[in-house]
Amino acid sequence: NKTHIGLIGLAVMGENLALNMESKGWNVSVYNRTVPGVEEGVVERFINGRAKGKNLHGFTDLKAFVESIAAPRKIMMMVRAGSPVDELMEQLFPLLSPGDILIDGGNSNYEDTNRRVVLAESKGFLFVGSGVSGGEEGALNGASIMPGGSVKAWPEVKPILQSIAAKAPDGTPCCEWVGPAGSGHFVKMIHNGIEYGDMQLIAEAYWVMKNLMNLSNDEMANVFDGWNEGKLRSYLIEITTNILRHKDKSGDYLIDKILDAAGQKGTGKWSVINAMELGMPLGLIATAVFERSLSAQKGLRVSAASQLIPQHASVTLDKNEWIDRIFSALYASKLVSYAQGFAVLQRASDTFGWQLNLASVARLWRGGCIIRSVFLNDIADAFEAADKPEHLLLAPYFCKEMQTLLPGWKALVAQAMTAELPVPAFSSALNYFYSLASSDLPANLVQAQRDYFGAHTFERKDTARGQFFHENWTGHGGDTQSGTYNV
Ligand code: NBP
Repeated sequence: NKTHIGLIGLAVMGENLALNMESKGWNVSVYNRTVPGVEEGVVERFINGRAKGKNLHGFTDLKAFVESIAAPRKIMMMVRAGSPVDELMEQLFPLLSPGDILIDGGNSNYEDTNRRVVLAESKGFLFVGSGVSGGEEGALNGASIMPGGSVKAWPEVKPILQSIAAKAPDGTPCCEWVGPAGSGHFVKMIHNGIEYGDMQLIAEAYWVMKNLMNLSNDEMANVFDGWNEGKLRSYLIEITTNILRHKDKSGDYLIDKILDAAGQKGTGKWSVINAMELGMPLGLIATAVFERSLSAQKGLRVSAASQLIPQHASVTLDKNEWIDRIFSALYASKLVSYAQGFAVLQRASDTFGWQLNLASVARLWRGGCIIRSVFLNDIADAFEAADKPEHLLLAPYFCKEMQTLLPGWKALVAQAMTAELPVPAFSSALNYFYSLASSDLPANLVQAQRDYFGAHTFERKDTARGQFFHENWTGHGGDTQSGTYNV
C-alpha cells in the first residue's frame, strides 16, 4: 500500500501543505534532507509532532521515500527556490521511473521552470511548475495554486491539487491548469507584483487620511471597514482594518510604532524586470517596488526632510468631502494596476505561445491568496465577454467605472501634490491613464531626437506604418541608418 503523493521540504510551506493533503484523505510520504549533527531531524520532529497519528509517513532516505509512492509518482518539492531545486532534481532523477511527475511548488523564477520542464521531459518524466500563494495559512487551509508545465501531468495531479486549493465564494477551487512551460510561475510572479501594488495603494489611502484629514487609527479603520463592504472588498483591506485597530501590550496602537522602512524579497522586482523585457508598461508595480526601496533609506529621508521641505504647506481636507475622493483614487489606481498586470500576462502569452486564459487566471486569485477580492469576478467577466477587450480598461464596465472615478481621483492627486504629500502610486496610475487616453503623445519629439543623434529612423504620420525614414538633420550627416531595436 503505497502513498498517493510525496512531499519534499518540511519548512513552513511544506509542513502545512502535507497536513492539508492528509486532511483531504490523501496518504502522504514526506522527506526532508537530514542535517548532519542534528539529533532529532526535521522529519522526526514533524512526524512526532503535528503529524502524529495522521496518514503521513516520514522518510530520511530519499530512495525509500521515492519507493513508498504509488506510480506514476507525484512528488511535490517545497524547498528554497534556486539551486536547491536543481540539486534535488539531480538526486531524484536516478530514482524515478518514466512518467513520474515532479511538482515544484516554490517561488521559482519562470525561466528556471522553462528549463526544468525541458530537462525532466528529456529524461521521460513530467514536470509541473506551480505557483502557490497564501503563505502558511493558505498552505494549511486552502491556497491559490497556479500549475503549469507538462500538460500530461494535469489529469494525474488535478484531484490532489484542487482538493488542497482554496474555494472561491462560488465553490470553484482556486486551482486550474495555467499553461505550458514556466507559465504557472510567471502568473504567480505577476500575482506577487500586483500584491506589491495593492499594498502601496492602500498605504497611500491611509497616508492621506492620516496626514491631510487627521483621522485617528480607529476612524481610518472604520473607513476601511466600510470599503470592505463594497467594490473594494478584499483580504488586504480587511487586514488593514485589523492592523489599524491593533494595540500592543502597553495599550498603544502598534502601527504607530512600526518603522517605516519596507523590506522585499524580490518577486515584485522580477515582475518589473520581466515587463521591461517584454516592452510592457507596469508602472504601478514599479512605483510600489521603488517606494519600498526609498522607504528603506530612512536615514537619508530624515535628513532630506528638514533640508528640502522644512515647512509643509498647511492643508486640511474635510472628512465628508474627501473620503469619496480617496476611494476613487484607490479604486481607479487598483484598476490601472490590474489592467497593466493582465496586459503583461497577455504579452507573455503571445510572445511565448502559452495561450493563457486571462479570465481563468482572474478566477484563480479569488480565494486563498493575498490579493483575493470580489473585483476579480468583474475582471473575469470582462475577459470572458463575447468581444474580448483589447485592454481591461476598455471593457465597457471598467470604461464606465473609470469615467465615474476620474474627477475624485485627479482632485485627490492634485490636492496631495499641493500639500507636498507623496502619493506616487495614485499619481503614476493617473499619468498612465492620461497617456493611455491620449491619441497623441510627444514621442514624435523623442523619435526625432533619436534619429538626430543616432540615425535611429522614424515612421511618419503621412505614410503607412512600417516604413522608416532617416532625415539628414544637420546637412552634413551621412545617410547611414542605425539598425532598429524595437520592443
Ligand atoms: P524555505 O524557502 O525557507 O526553504 C526551506 C526548505 O528548503 C527546507 O526544507 C530546507 O531543508 C530545504 N532545502 C534547502 Br534551503 N536547500 C535544500 C537542498 N539543497 N536540498 C534539499 N532541500 C533543501 O521554506 P518555505 O518558506 O517553506 O518556502 C518553500 C518554498 O515556497 C519557497 O520556494 C518559497 O519561496 C515558497 N513560498 C513560500 C511562502 C511563505 O509564505 N513562506 C509562500 C509562498 C511560496 P533544511 O531543513 O534541511 O534546511
